[in-house]
Amino acid sequence: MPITTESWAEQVRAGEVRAISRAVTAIENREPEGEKLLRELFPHTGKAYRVGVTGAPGTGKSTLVDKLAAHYRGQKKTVGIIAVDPSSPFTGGAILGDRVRMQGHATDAGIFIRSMATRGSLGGLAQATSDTALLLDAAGKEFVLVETVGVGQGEIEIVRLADCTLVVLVPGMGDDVQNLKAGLMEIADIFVLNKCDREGADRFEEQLRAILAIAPERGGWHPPVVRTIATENRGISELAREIERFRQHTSGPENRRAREIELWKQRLVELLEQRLIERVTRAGIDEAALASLAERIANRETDPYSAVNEILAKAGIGESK
Ligand SMILES: Nc1nc2c(ncn2[C@@H]2O[C@H](COP(=O)(O)OP(=O)(O)O)[C@@H](O)[C@H]2O)c(=O)[nH]1
Ligand SMILES: [Mg+2]
Repeated sequence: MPITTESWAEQVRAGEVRAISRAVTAIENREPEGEKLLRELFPHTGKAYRVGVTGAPGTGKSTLVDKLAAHYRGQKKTVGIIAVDPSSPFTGGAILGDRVRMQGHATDAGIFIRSMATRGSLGGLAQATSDTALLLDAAGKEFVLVETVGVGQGEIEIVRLADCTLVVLVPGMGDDVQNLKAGLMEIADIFVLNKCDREGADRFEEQLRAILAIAPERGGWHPPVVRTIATENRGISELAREIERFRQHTSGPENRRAREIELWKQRLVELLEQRLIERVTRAGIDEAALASLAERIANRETDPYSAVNEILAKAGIGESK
């Protein structure tokens, strides 16, 4: 028997794992029920602290997230984990590895873990991640940890939803600090120097600190560098302490509100784009129709501006000229 949105929302808020799992699936598949549920839940969100964890593949993000989650569970805090890996499908090796590693928590009801994979565009993934974070927030998770591979713009978008962003780096691998992606440097609230059991950690940290010393501070915050050995659970409480320090630093109502407004401004534009595309698609403008329009443009039979107006008019949106 299908349940009502209200009772589903109730179950999610009570933290019922199966209700939450079903909701994540609905969100991922963009089922209308998923959106209805989110509308019902939205008033109960805004309480979770979202920590984004990004960095190159293999830097130890999953291991760190695992240990950080265990640390929070040790303090009786509830935790939600979203592992985003655009490159791996659900059955991919990395995610499977994550699952196996995280099985230590499998019987703990205070933690909810979900891997997400792309079903289409990265933009869609960013949205599904953001919605899942909201869901876990409504489900009462005090911390929501979002792991993502920090390589492209899309992933950085995913991290932007976080209240605090950790950028994970490792010494060695020939990656000089100079070569770090500028984007990664800018989004870091905290740098995690993981695999400090490796050679070259001191030199790498020195270089990093030298660069950070001349980097402009943001809102009175200098991103600290925390050394960890995730596999040995070392540096994790220091990391949690720095996250808490950042949280205190940014907890002023004005600061938090400004971040929220900025986030929703972006999300609104994304939603708008998505809705527009949906309406256009529903009006029968599919891949083939677009292709034939593109061909006409390329042939100079029409121009792109008229073509767009034509599309909008067909979808009943634009003023038809
Ligand atoms: N030596 C060492 N290995 C680590 C450390 N942290 C993680 N690893 C290993 O690095 C590999 C990749 O870790 P994983 O957490 O999957 O990285 P991710 O791809 O960033 O999520 C695994 O084999 C981990 O056991 C560390 O601090 N030191
Ligand atoms: Mg991982």
